[in-house]
Amino acid sequence: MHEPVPLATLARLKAEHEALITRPNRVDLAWTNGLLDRYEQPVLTAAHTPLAWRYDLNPKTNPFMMEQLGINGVFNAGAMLWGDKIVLVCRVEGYDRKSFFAVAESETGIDGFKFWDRPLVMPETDNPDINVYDMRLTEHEDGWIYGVFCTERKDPAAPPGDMSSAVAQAGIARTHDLVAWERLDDLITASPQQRNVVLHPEFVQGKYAFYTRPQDDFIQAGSGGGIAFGLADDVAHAVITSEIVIDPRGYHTIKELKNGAGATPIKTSEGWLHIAHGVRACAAGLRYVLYAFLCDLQDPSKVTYRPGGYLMAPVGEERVGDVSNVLFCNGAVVRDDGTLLIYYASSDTRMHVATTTLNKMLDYVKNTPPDAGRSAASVEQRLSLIEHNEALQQG
Ligand code: M1P
Repeated sequence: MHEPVPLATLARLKAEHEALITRPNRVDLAWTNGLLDRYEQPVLTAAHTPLAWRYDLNPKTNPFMMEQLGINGVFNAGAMLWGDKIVLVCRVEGYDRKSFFAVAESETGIDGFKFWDRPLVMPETDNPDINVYDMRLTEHEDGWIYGVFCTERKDPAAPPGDMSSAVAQAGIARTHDLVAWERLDDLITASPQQRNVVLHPEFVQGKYAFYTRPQDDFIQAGSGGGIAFGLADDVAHAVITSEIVIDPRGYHTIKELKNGAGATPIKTSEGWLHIAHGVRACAAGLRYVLYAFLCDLQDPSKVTYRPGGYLMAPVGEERVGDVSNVLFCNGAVVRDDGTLLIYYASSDTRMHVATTTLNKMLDYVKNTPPDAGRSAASVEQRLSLIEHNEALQQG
């Protein structure tokens, strides 16, 4: 039987990897809605991770040039400007189901993303994390870059034999260079579980402000009513005593089951722009879509505009992956010229970018009617649009 020569396999792997990470990305002209541009290719996939993270590259010790430590997906990335580049701190998940963080950078933010040489080494607390994921990056006015992420551990109250009950909480770490991280205490709130916690970039009433997502259970929000807001005196030992729901879940909406803050809020002339996710249940399982809302500049706990419906839902290959029918965003970047790059993951598998401008997003959040609440009221909204257009034709 013919067996491949390891050096030839290695050369092929290297050539394929180089071709992938230098592949240009173009606007997907087949998809348009006037607000967003989608792109033909994902910006990062498991195959973009360096070969040295997956293969023993020595033909002597890996004569078949087999992948030893496979990567299952690259998704749910925090994002920020990094000099004249854009960096993503990605959730990278191995075949072993453990996630870790890794930084990838690109000049265009659209293509050419390349991982830094090594994954990010996140220090642990006294209670080691079993799984960490979904980092939100916040450049805080206190001068630090914070990473707030989900830390998951086995539920100590799980009955014997229950190997899936978990407790999710918000881990907090800070850095100046994205390489050396100082781990702080996990966030303490009254909620038994937390996920999708985001640190606001500015002090509010002289305190650290967090968007939280209280939940009763690891999967179900339960009595957790939606995206909440709370203040902490000290970020190194952050404790929130009062969590106020500012963006509630709602019956028969895109966020009836749960929702969660996404990208770190973006400061605009008219308020803090949020790109969040909403989840509903259907016969096919859970469906995750992205939606937007705007908060008051002075009081970021006050929502000023709530456009109804979704901003983005999975299309085409985005619909399929490890956890299908999911779009998730925890990072977005604004360039000096007002271009907004929304980094979103599809189906817990790969990272994409969508682009627009801040002006367009503000127009969208201000002029999209809120969820009307019921079919008849929704028809009223549509009739008013149709009548507006009819008047245009008659005039
Ligand atoms: O699998 C979909 C998403 O599920 C969780 O999000 P949420 O807490 O809102 O349900 C997270 O685990 C997220 O990473 C994942 O993409």
